Amino acid sequence: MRIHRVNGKSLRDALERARAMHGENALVLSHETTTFGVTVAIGETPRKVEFPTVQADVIVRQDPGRADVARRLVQSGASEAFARSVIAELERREARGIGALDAAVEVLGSRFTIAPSPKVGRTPCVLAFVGPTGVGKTTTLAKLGSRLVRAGRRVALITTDTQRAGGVEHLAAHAKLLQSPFHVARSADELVRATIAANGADAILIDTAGHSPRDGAFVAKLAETLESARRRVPLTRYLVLAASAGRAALATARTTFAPLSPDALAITKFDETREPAAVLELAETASLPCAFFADGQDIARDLHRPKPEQFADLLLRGRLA
Ligand SMILES: Nc1nc2c(ncn2[C@@H]2O[C@H](COP(=O)(O)OP(=O)(O)OP(=O)(O)O)[C@@H](O)[C@H]2O)c(=O)[nH]1
Ligand SMILES: [Mg+2]
Repeated sequence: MRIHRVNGKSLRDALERARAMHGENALVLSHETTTFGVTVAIGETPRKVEFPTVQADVIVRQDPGRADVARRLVQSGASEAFARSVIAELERREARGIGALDAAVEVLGSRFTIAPSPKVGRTPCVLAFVGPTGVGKTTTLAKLGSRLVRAGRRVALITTDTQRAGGVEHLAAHAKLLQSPFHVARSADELVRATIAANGADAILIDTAGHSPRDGAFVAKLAETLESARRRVPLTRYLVLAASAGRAALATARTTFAPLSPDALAITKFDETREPAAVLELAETASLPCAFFADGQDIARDLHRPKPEQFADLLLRGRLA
């Protein structure tokens, strides 16, 4: 970080000059009053910050700690409104300087809801994974299945992904690796029959076909199938979203999959982005608890139950610790 000193008649004047000379992403490190006015020390950060007003506000409030939190949030892709609300909470708590980062960890950790663990072993524990194409539904299901099997649980897999070429084979391959029973369901009735057939399992995991936002009719049909099954067996629906998706795609996915009434989110591909804030903001605004985080393709390793401090890691460092 390069440090510059900028003089002004008043604090505001010095800050305005600093901003004009070193840009919006300059960080105010300190200020002092001299006989000639006010001198501010500015640290120039290498990365461009996208929300100048947040940074400018923070500069005006003269706290390098809060400015650092704002910069980190912005770098992880947070919206201006989100960053502002976190900074406002830091102000309410009078958190500043080196205390601001610690306070932000606490604020962010308490801001999101973690979904309860699936009640595996209480029969029937039936979990369905829905979401856009290619987000990692089948992989996440296989990761959960693998974790349960390693813990000595009996798992059965069901797929409703019958129309797409390779949909059945994909899950069948995972079922073979897990040495778990595998069923194919083409309708709500078949789904209920398959869950009854799999009744001895501690957990029944249901894979579904990916749908693009243009597939409104398919989503409506899937919603009907799952709802009809849910009336006969308790069913938890996880909406799977990729953290690497853009804000607009995530908002569309949320709207498209709303008819499926998801109970919680499984968020994948945290390893593919340094800007995971968009998907976490969606979790907050849609009041969807987070059930699983995934950060890689390794079936045996890359699935995690979220912890409060991981939300802070993601939003302040851009990645899981
Ligand atoms: N980097 C990374 N890749 C992942 C993650 N989860 C899944 N993938 C990869 O994403 C690709 C698609 O995964 P699938 O599980 O087939 O996705 P899907 O949602 O079932 O796809 P469709 O059934 O075609 O809609 C595969 O190459 C996975 O290995 C993750 O957390 N990180
Ligand atoms: Mg799939």
